[in-house]
Amino acid sequence: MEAPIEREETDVSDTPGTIPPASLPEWRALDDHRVALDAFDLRTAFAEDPSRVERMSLDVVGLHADLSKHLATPETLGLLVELAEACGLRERIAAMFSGEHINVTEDRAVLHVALRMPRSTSLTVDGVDVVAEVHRVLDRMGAFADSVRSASWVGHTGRPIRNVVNIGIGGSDLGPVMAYRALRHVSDRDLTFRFVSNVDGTDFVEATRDLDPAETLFIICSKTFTTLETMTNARSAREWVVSALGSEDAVGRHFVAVSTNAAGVAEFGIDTDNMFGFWDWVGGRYSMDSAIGLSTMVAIGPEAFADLLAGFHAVDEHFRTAPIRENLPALIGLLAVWYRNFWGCQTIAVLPYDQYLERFPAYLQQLTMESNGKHVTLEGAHVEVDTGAIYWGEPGTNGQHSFYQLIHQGTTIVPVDFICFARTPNPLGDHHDLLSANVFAQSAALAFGRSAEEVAADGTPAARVPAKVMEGNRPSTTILTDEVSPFRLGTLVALYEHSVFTQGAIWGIDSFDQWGVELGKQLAARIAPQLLAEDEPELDHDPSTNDLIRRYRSMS
Ligand code: G6Q
Repeated sequence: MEAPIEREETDVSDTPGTIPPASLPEWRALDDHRVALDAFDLRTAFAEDPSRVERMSLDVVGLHADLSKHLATPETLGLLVELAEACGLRERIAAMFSGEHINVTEDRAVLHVALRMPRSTSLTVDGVDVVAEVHRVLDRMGAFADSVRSASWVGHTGRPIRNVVNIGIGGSDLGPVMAYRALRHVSDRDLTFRFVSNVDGTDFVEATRDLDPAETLFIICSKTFTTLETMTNARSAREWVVSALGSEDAVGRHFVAVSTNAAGVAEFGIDTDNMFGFWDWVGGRYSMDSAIGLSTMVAIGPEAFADLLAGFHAVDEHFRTAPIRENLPALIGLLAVWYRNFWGCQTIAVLPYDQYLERFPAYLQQLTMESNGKHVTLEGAHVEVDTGAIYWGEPGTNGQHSFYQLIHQGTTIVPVDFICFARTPNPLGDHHDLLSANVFAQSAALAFGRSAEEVAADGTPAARVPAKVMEGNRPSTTILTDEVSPFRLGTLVALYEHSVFTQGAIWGIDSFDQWGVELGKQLAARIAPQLLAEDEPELDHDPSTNDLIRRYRSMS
């Protein structure tokens, strides 16, 4: 049994994290160090330090991380750790885990880590044991998931549920769809899962065209239960069910909700007994392990969902307790800062070598870019340094035959995270070894390249040599681990969550708000009635927007 975690009160306003990072001596030391690495060469670095791999690798809860192919030395990591200490990373971690309102612009705690704390632990925030609340919801989700999986939950006409459609968007979609795709090998294959997010009617129509409404259950996922896309899709789903089954009563057997807004759920017509709640301290993009993961739990079952949570928790505990120099999420986050701020890199590619992780890069895009795409500090001042990089990627080996060219020979450095697995759930001839050979080959080719002499030695005519030279010194992390499983997926997501946290702590920004998405929503709410109006509406937007609206109306 794990003991309750001792949580110290930390006054965030007093932490060193509020000092602009570029004014810290530790930042300037990194500036100087970066200049000293101008002529850094990975071939030379490996030749000069036979222990480089050992000194720059970590093993954390089954994740082996090889950081040796970075444009960095053990000294770099030491300087980055000093920066993290100076920016108050340790204090920020303690503040998050103790439930302080570190999401300052929304005045909220940030406690997704509580979603995966074991039942035997407790965490009291504002007088409430949030771990007990989390497990109450998990138990209800488990009973519901079992009832669908065992066909004891039946539809309005008495037929068992065979199709589950998750309706949600952003954080209420990307986690569920990514997790379902990642874990479908351990899912109940008798059930069909679909995910509808876009307000484009095509998404709903294509997702449901071959489904029988009598056998279809909708999970409406929306923290606020007001999101335009989700509510529009939910209303269409309701019409689809009611018109096919001929009764409003069908809603009760074909709709459940995941939300923090009980009143909104009731108003929509879903019995709040069929609602699974969560809390304002769970951000949308940090919610796949809350009730937002209900579709995941129905797919893989409550026990496997508990394994997923255990994977998250194992990395949470590592992040919370390990010294920064041995702290994998912290080091990955610090390397992201290293490239963003000291090498001017604008993007990071995440390239998983496992087809099950096909949506993992898309999931990470939201996690990283919505969290750290910020231009003001916690105090509201304009940041003095660049913040969040653009994250992108595709599963290997597909990308090798398209965009890898730019990573190898383009004029910009793209740090890469390779994620690869020793085993596959689908052994098929020599497929897996060929897949793995490719990932190892890519990281080596990026790091060490191919010199003009090596190219010429192949007999390449002198005029053709430059085009074939690979400069090398293209940095990458390689994460090698066992196999895609619920536990492993939890560790990987938590790894990136805490890397994001680390970056935000260095930059002194709020990684947990998302005001940037609000303005577009407000404008769309103004424009929608103008597109729907019978009579020509008065338009008071900018000339370009007015013109587009008029043209659209005349064309549609
Ligand atoms: C995530 C964002 C955003 C949110 C969606 C859906 O961190 O806040 O992606 O998840 O806008 O919001 P609802 O769950 O409230 O519908």
